[in-house]
Amino acid sequence: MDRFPKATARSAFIEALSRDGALIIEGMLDPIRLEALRASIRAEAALRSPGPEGGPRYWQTFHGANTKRFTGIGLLSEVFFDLLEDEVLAGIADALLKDSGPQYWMNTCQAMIIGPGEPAQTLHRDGDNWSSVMQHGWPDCPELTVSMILALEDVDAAVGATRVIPGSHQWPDYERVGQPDETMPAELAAGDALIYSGKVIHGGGENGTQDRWRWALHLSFVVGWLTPEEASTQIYSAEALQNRSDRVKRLLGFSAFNPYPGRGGRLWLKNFEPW
Ligand SMILES: O=C(O)CCC(=O)C(=O)O
Repeated sequence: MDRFPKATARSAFIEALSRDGALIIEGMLDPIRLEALRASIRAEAALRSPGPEGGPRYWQTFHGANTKRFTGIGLLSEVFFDLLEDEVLAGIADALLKDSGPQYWMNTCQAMIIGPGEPAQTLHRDGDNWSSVMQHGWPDCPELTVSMILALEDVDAAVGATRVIPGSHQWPDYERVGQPDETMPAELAAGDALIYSGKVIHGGGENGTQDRWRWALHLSFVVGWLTPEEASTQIYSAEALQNRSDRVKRLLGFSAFNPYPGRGGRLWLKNFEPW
């Protein structure tokens, strides 16, 4: 997995993502925004208990019994909106998701704070949310989703850095799930980000420490014709977003989706009209 400063040309990011399925951008978020975001996430995390509230055992394990997760980050921090507008991230999402038309949603933005003693997460592909689509034509199917893990504090392998299998986005056999010894940790300094294709196998790492938490934020995008993970329109209101940019409104579901203008097919309409 290559590492790049944020000022790198977009073509180098896309080349690395095509080759490895993942890359690291150093200095993704500047120190002032990082500090503000971290403070908001810390304050919210202090109110939260680890682990999902009930539900099937699989999800308890997948989300982590000693991991704190929460969404609605835009209710907590203005930096959320800065990330949605970030030109480097937008450039990568535009390039990866363009095969599916000019528009896409935010998939989810969630704090992923892995607690001491948490075992490694099940290895998976983020595109597995829509596996029936991804399997079709695998591995040459269109990219459905692209994700970022942003380090809010330094993240090393001991505290649960994301484990990635570079190249697994092109494995010919979709059923090959990958093994822990094929992974490598995406170690990040605070403010760095791991960017990865929805086709690449990865998972949260084991937090083998006694007393350190892994402070990270996940932000991902998904093509506009699939259902996102986070129900943004149930979290944000049209009133609260009225002064935001068209991009932010579209990402959060406050706009219709027109995959191929002029060729028919419109989604997310109000009374048969776009909005
Ligand atoms: O926590 C991480 O590093 C990765 C988490 C993840 O991939 C997920 O929950 O889908």
